[in-house]
Amino acid sequence: MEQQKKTILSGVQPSGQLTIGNYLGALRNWDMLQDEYDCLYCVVDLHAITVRQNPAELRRRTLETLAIYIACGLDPQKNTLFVQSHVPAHAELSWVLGCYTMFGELSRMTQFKDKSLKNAQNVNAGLFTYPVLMAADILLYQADLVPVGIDQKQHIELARDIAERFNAAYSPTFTVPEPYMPKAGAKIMSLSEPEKKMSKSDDNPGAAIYLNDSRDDIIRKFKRAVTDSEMLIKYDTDRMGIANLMNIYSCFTGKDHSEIEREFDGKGYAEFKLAVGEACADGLKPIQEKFAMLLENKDELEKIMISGAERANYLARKTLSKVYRKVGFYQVKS
Ligand code: AQP
Repeated sequence: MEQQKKTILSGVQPSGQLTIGNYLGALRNWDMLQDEYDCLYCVVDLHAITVRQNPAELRRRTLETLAIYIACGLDPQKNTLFVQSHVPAHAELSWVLGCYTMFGELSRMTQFKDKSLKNAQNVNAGLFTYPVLMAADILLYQADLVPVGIDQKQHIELARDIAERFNAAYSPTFTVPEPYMPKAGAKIMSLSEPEKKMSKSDDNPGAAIYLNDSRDDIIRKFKRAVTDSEMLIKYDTDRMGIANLMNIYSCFTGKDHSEIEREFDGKGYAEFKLAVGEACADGLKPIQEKFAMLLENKDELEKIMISGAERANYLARKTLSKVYRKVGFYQVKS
């Protein structure tokens, strides 16, 4: 009997232009998994409104994020690509799971603490319960693996705890998911403050390389990247500026840290930064070209969204009705 493929679920918020952090930490690895697994990737627009979004921009970015998924190599024939708000079961399961999640657990989430500081004027309940919605995203599809960057690891651990708690209270209902993190690129840091992660919503556009940045912008941003005064190209996590540039260079060239150290032995930061910029611009070029082509055919992108949501809705409904039955919601035949 043919063994059933394991399931993968992940997503990106359309909360800004995607960065090389999103690409190297998440998207690039999704592409490598599409043949071996049953993969579902959503554009998580419900998550994005935990921070105020301009409605027109959110709409545009939702479509663009889907196009970026495909431009980064995801084949819509092999992967289920959809928009989170097109599958109502995400919000429905999130409510149920919220009743199996403790206030103390959510209070310990570092992303909540970071984002509350960054958005002090809008510390809304959605920002606090964000990890519950993320658990619903994952558990609805009985995902075995969730490919993410390091910043999302704590949320996946919570999703596992929620799944185990629910399974223990009733009977096995949810697959307990595992995080899947890349060996290189799991945490790309800001170019201007290398102790902070690179984020698409950073107020300083010089801090991040966006997937659609021009070659000149990419090279200019790397040239200005904050490093140190040691003038030594050697991997050392106490010198995050240089370590981050080495990680980025390694991701785009496939060279490991010792090869990079040898390549730039005795050379200056200016030469190294230029090489990082060029490698990054070369790596992003085919993605940018494909992205521009895809956006010319909005109808085709919408068709992909519709058929993705159709399959996602079918799978999600199956889990949701199981959950409703187990918790004791009254069922009637329609
Ligand atoms: N700097 C990063 N390095 C490696 N991986 C990263 N990811 C995000 N930033 C980095 C990974 O990208 C995926 C999608 O992230 P998200 O959009 O769901 O939210 P996020 O983690 O909060 O990403 P951003 O870019 O920082 O968004 P904003 O600024 O809106 O909060 C995840 O797999 C994440 O790990």
